[in-house]
Amino acid sequence: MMKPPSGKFPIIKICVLIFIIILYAESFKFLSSGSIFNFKPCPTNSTKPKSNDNKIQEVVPNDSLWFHDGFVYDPEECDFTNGKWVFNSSIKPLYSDKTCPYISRPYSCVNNGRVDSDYCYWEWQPEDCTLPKFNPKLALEKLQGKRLLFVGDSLQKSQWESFVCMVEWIIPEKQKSMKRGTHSVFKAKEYNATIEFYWAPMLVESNTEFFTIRDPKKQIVKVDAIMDRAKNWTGVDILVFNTYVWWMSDIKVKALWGSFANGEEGYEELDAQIAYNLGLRTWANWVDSTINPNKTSVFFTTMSPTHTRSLDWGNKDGIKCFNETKPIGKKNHWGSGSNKGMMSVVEKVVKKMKVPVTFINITQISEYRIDAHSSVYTETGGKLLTEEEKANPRNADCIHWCLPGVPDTWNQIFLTML
Ligand SMILES: *[C@@H]1O[C@H](CO)[C@@H](O)[C@H](O)[C@H]1NC(C)=O
Ligand SMILES: *[C@@H]1O[C@H](CO)[C@@H](O)[C@H](O)[C@H]1NC(C)=O
Ligand SMILES: *[C@@H]1O[C@H](CO)[C@@H](O)[C@H](O)[C@H]1NC(C)=O
Ligand SMILES: *[C@@H]1O[C@H](CO)[C@@H](O)[C@H](O)[C@H]1NC(C)=O
Ligand SMILES: *[C@@H]1O[C@H](CO)[C@@H](O)[C@H](O)[C@H]1NC(C)=O
Ligand SMILES: *[C@@H]1O[C@H](CO)[C@@H](O)[C@H](O)[C@H]1NC(C)=O
Ligand SMILES: *[C@@H]1O[C@H](CO)[C@@H](O)[C@H](O)[C@H]1NC(C)=O
Ligand SMILES: CC(=O)N[C@H]1CO[C@H](CO)[C@@H](O)[C@@H]1O
Repeated sequence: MMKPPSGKFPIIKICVLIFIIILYAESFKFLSSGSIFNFKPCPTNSTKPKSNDNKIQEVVPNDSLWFHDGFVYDPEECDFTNGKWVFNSSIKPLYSDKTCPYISRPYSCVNNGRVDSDYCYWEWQPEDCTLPKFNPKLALEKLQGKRLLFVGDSLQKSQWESFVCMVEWIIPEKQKSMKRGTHSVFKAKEYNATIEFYWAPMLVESNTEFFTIRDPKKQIVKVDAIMDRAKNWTGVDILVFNTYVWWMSDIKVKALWGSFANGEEGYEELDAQIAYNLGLRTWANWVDSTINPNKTSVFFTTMSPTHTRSLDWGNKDGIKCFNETKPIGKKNHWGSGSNKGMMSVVEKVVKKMKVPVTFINITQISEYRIDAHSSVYTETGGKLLTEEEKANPRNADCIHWCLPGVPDTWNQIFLTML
């Protein structure tokens, strides 16, 4: 049983544990979803979406109905982070991990055996306005002739997969393609649009990102190295970045900069916030020196909260997010898994940039959702957890989210900003 940390932020042990979970959850990222499994899909009342021309008219709701019911959301006017999750069993998720073939295993909760489904039926309602539903047709129209690229870690990857899954089912089979790798590309041919993901969990380079090194103590971050990979981020119309949880692998980050002539010698151990600041400034300099804001819009998804400490939400007998089935109801709940210091580092770096960067601020809305993590419905070392392993709360992944789920709401918000 994990003792509650005495300080403000989680103790090293928790951080190392998080890191190990990330490594496991990510090490088989090139494998596609669990089509080899035969479990029950996320129960929904909706007609099962089919990639079929005839069905499109039938299932895509009337745009004007979606967009003119009440006060339409305006990101400038409405603070969407101020609101609440409302349970609504009439919600029809746009996809399930059965119908969308692009969901990675650590997020395919239903395929992995999750039977409780309430987590699929919570809707985010801002207090002062109505957040429009995600309209797949509108999303593709906005992306017509454009490249949208998500760059970042596994949470960013789940946001990308969520986006792809929400739009792909209205595209006929022959009109779409998917290529997977470090740089994954989903193409919607008739729209001449791509929705892409580039794996760069710390944005800058590190020796752990391709899982050749699995010991968090050996992680070294090259805080000024971004140029090689960033070549692949040019010529894009919409860029969405994130990075957070990989910086929290330990209290101290081993940071290296310079020419690397001495291999991995000569690193300095820095506090997470200081190292994060260095890495983000490298990223900011690249954006400012390379991106033409008239051609490319730049977004940054804020940190996705981790829920590894059940005392944060007053569950004394709980272990991590295991067995949680309801969101936290307490307004403005903020747990120890979202580090405000790290948040303010991002804010300060972005404030000094020439190129405008728009935040997709998902932290507060996701903080409430202790019920929506992958938990024990995940894999370890490329294998699904056994029933015995699932019974052990300590195996719960309280970092990643089930799909469909919370990342769909991130994209619902993101779409209104496009
Ligand atoms: C959509 O709904 C609006 C308002 O209810 C209606 O005027 C319009 O004809 C509808 N459009 C279609 C294509 O059904
Ligand atoms: C499906 O719809 C029925 C009524 O139409 C409702 O009672 C039930 O709760 C719905 N189930 C889900 C999972 O939404
Ligand atoms: C529940 O969702 C349905 C379908 O989206 C919607 O028509 C209804 O207004 C929602 N109910 C509430 C209370 O928000
Ligand atoms: C497709 O989009 C790309 C940019 O992503 C653009 O360069 C190209 O001209 C477009 N092609 C067509 C046929 O519209
Ligand atoms: C962007 O457009 C504005 C107004 O059209 C122009 O003044 C500015 O020089 C452009 N910036 C770049 C980097 O091209
Ligand atoms: C988890 O929840 C299930 C179903 O509510 C219950 O049977 C089980 O005992 C719970 N496990 C623990 C360790 O609390
Ligand atoms: C995101 O929202 C939270 C509150 O919801 C706020 O504290 C934080 O400063 C915001 N972050 C950014 C980068 O705007
Ligand atoms: C993953 C990926 O696409 N990497 C490419 C990034 O750009 C460099 C140089 O343009 C290529 O050599 C890589 O293959």
